[in-house]
Amino acid sequence: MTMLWPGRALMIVPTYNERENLARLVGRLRALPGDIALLIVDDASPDGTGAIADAIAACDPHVHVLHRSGKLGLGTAYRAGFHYGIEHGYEYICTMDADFSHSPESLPALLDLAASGYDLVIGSRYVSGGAVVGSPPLRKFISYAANALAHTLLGVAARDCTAGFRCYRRQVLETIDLDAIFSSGYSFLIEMAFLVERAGFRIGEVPITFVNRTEGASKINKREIYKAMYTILRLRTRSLPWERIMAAYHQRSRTRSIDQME
Ligand SMILES: Nc1nc2c(ncn2[C@@H]2O[C@H](COP(=O)(O)OP(=O)(O)OP(=O)(O)O)[C@@H](O)[C@H]2O)c(=O)[nH]1
Ligand SMILES: [Mg+2]
Repeated sequence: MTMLWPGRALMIVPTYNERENLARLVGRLRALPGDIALLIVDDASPDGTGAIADAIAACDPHVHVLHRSGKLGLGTAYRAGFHYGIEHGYEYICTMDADFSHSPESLPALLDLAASGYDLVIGSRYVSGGAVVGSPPLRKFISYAANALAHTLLGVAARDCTAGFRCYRRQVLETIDLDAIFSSGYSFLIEMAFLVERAGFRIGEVPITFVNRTEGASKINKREIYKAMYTILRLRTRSLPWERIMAAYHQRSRTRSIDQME
């Protein structure tokens, strides 16, 4: 396998109760070419995932762990990881789930596409060659509906904007105001895709086969689904025509008062 990406890569793995998956996942990620470093962001998992992460990190200097005080949400876990990646000088800052829904062996393809000139690369279920295996029909529908709403209401072009398997170039994360993102949970993914596209960055998608988790429990619940709908509406409202008219009006009155001063 040829490794195309120059520069250092960090994979952020948010965990909440992933004790059955974490050690195997880290093993497969660390076996990849290119010495990809890992940051596990654990939210005081009651099942002891944090202690497992510490034990792995004690034996491997390329595995790091961020412990947070409690379940603070997937979005804020990503954000904490992004800040870490920027501070530590990583060029490629990636994210994936800990439950093997995202195959570690697909990561080099994401990094290669990022290195070829894409600012954000998404491991996508919904481009040609992508697939979903083992998800119940309701989960498939929710994912499909969230994407459809993001496409129609927000104009997001990425086919799979709810996917958590991603590779960001550091410049993207330095440009976007991460602390202004209001989603704390799963809808963070939609908000990031929206902001990345709106900032004019180039998004690429690599087809992946998403496999439903076989170990551990899902953390998605009805509340996260309502929050995702709210996120889409809130992002939509931000760019409603009347807001653009108000912004233009304020711009004009500012220009007028500068004219009067001259
Ligand atoms: N640190 C942290 N990680 C979280 C939190 N919520 C979820 N995660 C992790 O985020 C990843 C995605 O969560 P999942 O429960 O697998 O969600 P999902 O993949 O959309 O849902 P399933 O298909 O049912 O597995 C997993 O690695 C979780 O352990 C959280 O509040 N904090
Ligand atoms: Mg999952």
